[in-house]
Amino acid sequence: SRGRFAAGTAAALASIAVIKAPARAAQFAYKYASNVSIDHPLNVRMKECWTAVNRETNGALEVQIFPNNQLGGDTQALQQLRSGALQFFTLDGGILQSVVPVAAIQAVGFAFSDSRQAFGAMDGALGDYVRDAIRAAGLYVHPKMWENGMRQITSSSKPIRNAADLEGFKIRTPPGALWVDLFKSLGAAPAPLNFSEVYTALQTHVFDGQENPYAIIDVGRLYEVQKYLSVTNHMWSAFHFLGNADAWKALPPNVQASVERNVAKYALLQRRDTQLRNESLAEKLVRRGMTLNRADTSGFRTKLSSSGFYTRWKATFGEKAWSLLEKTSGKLA
Ligand code: X2X
Repeated sequence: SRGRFAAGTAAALASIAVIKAPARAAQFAYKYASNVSIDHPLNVRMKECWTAVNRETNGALEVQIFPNNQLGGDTQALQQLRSGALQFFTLDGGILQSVVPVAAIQAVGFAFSDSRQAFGAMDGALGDYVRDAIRAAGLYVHPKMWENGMRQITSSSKPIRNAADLEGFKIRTPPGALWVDLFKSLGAAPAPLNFSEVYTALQTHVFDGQENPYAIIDVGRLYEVQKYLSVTNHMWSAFHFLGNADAWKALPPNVQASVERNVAKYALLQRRDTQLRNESLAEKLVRRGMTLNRADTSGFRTKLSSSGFYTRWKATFGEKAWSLLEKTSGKLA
């Protein structure tokens, strides 16, 4: 099956991605995991980042990259990060929600109209608030998030032109309560699933559709199993750079400083790479056979309001976090 092929390819690519051991044995041999394939800008830049850290620290820290959910789906990898079996991990705030509830605030529907606006909030006071909660939950978090992008809906059965087309639509969401609630509020039939299982689930028609930024539709080859690409920009998505707190504390100050400096540097490069891809990929996906339409999302917003989506999540996240969000988004609830 294709799933098996993908896993084999990922394993082969990952062994190429292993950073060459320096002459001196590394003092710290850590693992970094992500849910995207090695050719996504997240891993391309992460590889450069760890190479730079290794060089700067004279080989003291060597980080092996595990792309494509090689160590398990996001839910499992988060478990491994918390237990210390995994040292570094990038994870969407909407999935981190199971451990840090307020982390899903980045994913509120139609709060951000583009990535620039979203990063303005998450590099600033809203992000600081979320990162305090992540630290309080016992994890290391870097101040700079890594880009995923504005999310669009794909489907094998029909284009999504407006809110009515979502009625009863079987859609996969990432494993996060806000995601599921958002699509329930829109009248769809959502179910959560780790990204590692999405291709096969779409291929076997367990779901009619899913939603992701262009770059993920591309590197995940979702165009092979999805016909329609409906531009909705319904939500923004980005990854926190997380670490196991004990593994982080074990690193000497000069190594920590090198990680912090390089993660900041390469996160900014990765944002630019990913944004360029997201801006230019629509045409390529159409050439690959997808049919593109721009959805009328005015009805989406009306439904989210009338179903109580915004008031529910305001109550969950709290007044303080919500007011920080609304400073950027304008009044939502
Ligand atoms: O699981 C997804 O759809 C992905 C890759 O976009 C996230 O990490 C949220």
